[in-house]
Amino acid sequence: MIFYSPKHIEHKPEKEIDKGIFVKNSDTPQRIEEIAEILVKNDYSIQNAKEFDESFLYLVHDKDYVEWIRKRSKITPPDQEYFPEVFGYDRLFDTGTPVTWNSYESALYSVFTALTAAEHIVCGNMFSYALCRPPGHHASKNIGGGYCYFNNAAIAAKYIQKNHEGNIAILDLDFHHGNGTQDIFYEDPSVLYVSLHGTPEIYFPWIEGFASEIGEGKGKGYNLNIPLDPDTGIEEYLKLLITGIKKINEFSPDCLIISLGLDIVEGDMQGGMNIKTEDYKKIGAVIKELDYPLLIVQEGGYDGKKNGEAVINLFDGLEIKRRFL
Ligand code: OKP
Ligand code: ZN
Repeated sequence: MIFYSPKHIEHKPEKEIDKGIFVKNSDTPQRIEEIAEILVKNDYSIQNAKEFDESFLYLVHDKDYVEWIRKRSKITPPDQEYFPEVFGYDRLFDTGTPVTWNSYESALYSVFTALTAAEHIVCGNMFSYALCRPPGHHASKNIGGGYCYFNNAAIAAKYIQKNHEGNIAILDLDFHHGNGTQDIFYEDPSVLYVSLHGTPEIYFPWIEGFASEIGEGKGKGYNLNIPLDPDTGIEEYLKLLITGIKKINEFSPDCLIISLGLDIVEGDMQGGMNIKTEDYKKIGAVIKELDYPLLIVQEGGYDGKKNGEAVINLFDGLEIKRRFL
C-alpha cells in the first residue's frame, strides 16, 4: 500500500542560503504532488496516513530537539522563514533548512506517513511506500539539516523493531549521504545501513559518507558507504548496487527499508548523475533480489515530473503490481 499526507503542502520554504546567497529552495510541495499524481494515473491507489502519538518522535529524537523545532515553528510568522544564527543553539546544521510556521506539523505528518507504512509491514504485509515530505535522512538525534527535521526512515525502523523484534537493513539510494541515519545507528548492530551517494569529497553533506566509516563499537561492520564519482552511469551504478545488495543478503534482515531519493537522475538541481528515469527499471529488477518485507520511504528528488517517472519505472522493475498489489 502507498501512504501519503496532504499536510506537507503547508510547509513551503521559499528560500535557502547557498554560499551566502539567497536562492530558491528546492524542497517544493510539487516534487511529491507529481509523484502522487502519476501513481494515481497508473492505477495505484493512495491511502491517507494515520495519526500517532507525538511521543513516537522520541524513538529517535531527543525531547529538547523536538521542542526546539516545535517552538521555532510556532513563533515564526507565516510570511517569514527562520535560518540558524548560532549553530548549536539553533538545531540545524546548514542554511538550506529554514524553519517555517508549519515545519513542525508537516515534519510530524511526514513521520506519521512513515509510521503508517511501517505499521502496514508490522501487520504482516510485504510492501508499503511512504510518500514522505519533508525528507528525513539528514536529521540526527538532536539536529536537523538538508531539508530534514525528523528522520522518517529511522523512526520507522525503531517502530518496527519495537513491535516485532528483528534486524533491519536500510538501503539509502538518495544522491546525498544520509548522515542522520548513519549517526543514529552507528553503534547498533541490529540495523545495517548501506548507502550509495555522490562522494562527500565533492557533495553535500561533506562531513560524512566516506567508505572508511564502517560503524563503531558493537555496530562495527554494520555501516557501508559506497561513494560515487560524479557522472556515474547506470552500468557502474548497478555494479556498486550489487555490492550493497550482497552485504544486505549476508545480514539477512527481517525487513528492508529503502530511503528512496530520486535525485541521482541526470539534471537534478541538487544532485544528478548519468542516470535516466528509464534506468530505474534496471535498478528495480536488481533490488527485487532482496526478498524481504519492503518499506520504501521517500527522501529527495527535486524534479517532480522525473520523480514520477522514476517511481513508476522502479515499481515496474520491482514488479510491485504483480507481486504485492
Ligand atoms: C537533501 B536530500 C549547498 C547546497 C546543498 C542541500 C541538499 C540537501 C539534499 N548549499 N544542498 O538528501 O535530497
Ligand atoms: Zn538528496
